Amino acid sequence: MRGRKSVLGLLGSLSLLGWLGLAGLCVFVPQAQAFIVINEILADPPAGLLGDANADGAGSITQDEFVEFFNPTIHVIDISGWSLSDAVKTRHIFTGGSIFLPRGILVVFGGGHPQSPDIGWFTASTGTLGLNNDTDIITLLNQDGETIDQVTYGSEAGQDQSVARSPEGTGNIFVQHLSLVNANERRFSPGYFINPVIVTEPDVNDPPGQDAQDGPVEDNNSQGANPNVPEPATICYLALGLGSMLLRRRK
Ligand SMILES: [Ca+2]
Ligand SMILES: [Ca+2]
Ligand SMILES: [Ca+2]
Repeated sequence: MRGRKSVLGLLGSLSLLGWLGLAGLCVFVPQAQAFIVINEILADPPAGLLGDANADGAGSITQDEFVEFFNPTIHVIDISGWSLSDAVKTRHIFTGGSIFLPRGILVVFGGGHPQSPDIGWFTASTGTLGLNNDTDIITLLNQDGETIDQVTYGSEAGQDQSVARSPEGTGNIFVQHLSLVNANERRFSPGYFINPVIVTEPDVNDPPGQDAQDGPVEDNNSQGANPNVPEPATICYLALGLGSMLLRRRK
């Protein structure tokens, strides 16, 4: 299942991944060429409504699990046939026509009935994400089964909050969500960034994954910024006639 606005994103290129396992606060990510990145993982939703990440009015330790992805590029990326897996098996396959907008954010929830009209979301096509709370390996694969991004986490993810890339969208380490600057006690943020994201503006003529680094630009797909402010990514949406999408959920 996917949300009406969930199907799209664009552009792509570049990315990160590092690794680390610092004092139980970091997850390591060994992928240097990813152009779609795993940005946030909620493996252990807090009990009750506090953990209602998909905003469907019910707290669920399985349905409210989620994995958030970010497209840091200025390319529209067709992710049809791509898949999300944990250490055990494939948990979600993106359906045909799934397009990732530039600088867009997509979320795959474990299940339920997400009520998040302003974000792009899917529910796991297999019915669950099955994310272990103590340790797991989350992998995004393309249609050819090639790894686009992979994140390994440990017990730091089992603390009633998500783990997120730091800095959001571009960092090489993952930290507990409450430790993000400006988290203000928010334990997760599916579909949006808490802080403005600085990404490198790729050369529009470069293919995904081979973008030139022309200097940082502030991404407007972050909470507090107007997602409708035109930037290369937005212009691209219009050009393609793809319409709205991926606005971040505001809280
Ligand atoms: Ca779990
Ligand atoms: Ca829920
Ligand atoms: Ca987030």
